[in-house]
Amino acid sequence: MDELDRIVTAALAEFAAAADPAALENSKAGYLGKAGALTVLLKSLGKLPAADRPAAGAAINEAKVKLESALAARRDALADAKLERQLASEALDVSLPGRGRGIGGLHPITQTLERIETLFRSLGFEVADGPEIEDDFHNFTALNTPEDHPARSMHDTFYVEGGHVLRTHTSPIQVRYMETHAPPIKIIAPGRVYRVDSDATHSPMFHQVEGLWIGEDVSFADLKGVFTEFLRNFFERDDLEVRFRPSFFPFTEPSAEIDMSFGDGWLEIAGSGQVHPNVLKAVGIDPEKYQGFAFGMGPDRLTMLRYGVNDLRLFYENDLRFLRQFA
Ligand code: 2NL
Repeated sequence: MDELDRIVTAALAEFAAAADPAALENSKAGYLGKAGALTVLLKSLGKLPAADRPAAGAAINEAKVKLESALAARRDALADAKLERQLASEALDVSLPGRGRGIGGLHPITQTLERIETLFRSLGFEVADGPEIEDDFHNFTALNTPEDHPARSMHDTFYVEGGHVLRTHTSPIQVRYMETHAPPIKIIAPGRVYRVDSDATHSPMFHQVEGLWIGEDVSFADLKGVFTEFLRNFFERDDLEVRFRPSFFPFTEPSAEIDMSFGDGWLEIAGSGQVHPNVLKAVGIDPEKYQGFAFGMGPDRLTMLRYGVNDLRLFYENDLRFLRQFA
């Protein structure tokens, strides 16, 4: 049966060489199909002498089984290869880092406020808070500010519905705190404040930090000590000089401007004084028993000084080219 061996060898070689399922099925037809080489051979059995037929038939069937199993193996191999290619081309690299959204940064004025809060906390002050829309009593009257004071004019103060105002300073935070807490009181009051004013050095919304220390014997000497300590820490300058210059505020008596040394001269940095007895009376604190100091300063200006910024409006334009420098 040389013929059978040749057919098997050729079939096995063709199956192995088939590059895809269609080529494989074509090759199969050439050997095992209706007119396939092996089928033709099987049909020609009748021409053999009867004695040779059983052996020849058995050999052909054996060859058929062999080819069918080779065919099945090649089908599996082609299917596996196709799956491998698909897995490789559709693979997701789950180890790729994500895109991230950036962590952002704190606004320079927020950084200053946090710095001020940390420094005053280290001196034993609590940080108090309150509403930005205030009533006339907490913003003006309780602070010994007369009905005809210019600060109350429509030119200086934003009035909203119902006779309310946008707070013009953070003093009302302290008024509310004194109404609800008994001395000793030792707080700072940071926050946004609003005034009708807008140019290179004034924004209609800006920030203030006020401070208040009320006790039985809190004196002007304590004010000098606390504020000098604060400024030297804030500007990180042990040799910084502080000067108190007589001034006037309706809510303090005596009152003083606080200046700090800056180059060859002085820079006005805060207002201050001993809390006026009328303010203590307005919140139900006995001015015969308690006294203390208050001060107010502008963190926006402190931020300009610390970083050398020359236009206040830069802080409120939200230009990322400016803000990123502080991130
Ligand atoms: C300034 C002046 C000042 C106060 C604020 C104050 C608050 C209460 C009672 C008394 Cl509740 N005084 N605050 C006192 C003196 C000055 O601020 O030039 N700020 C930028």
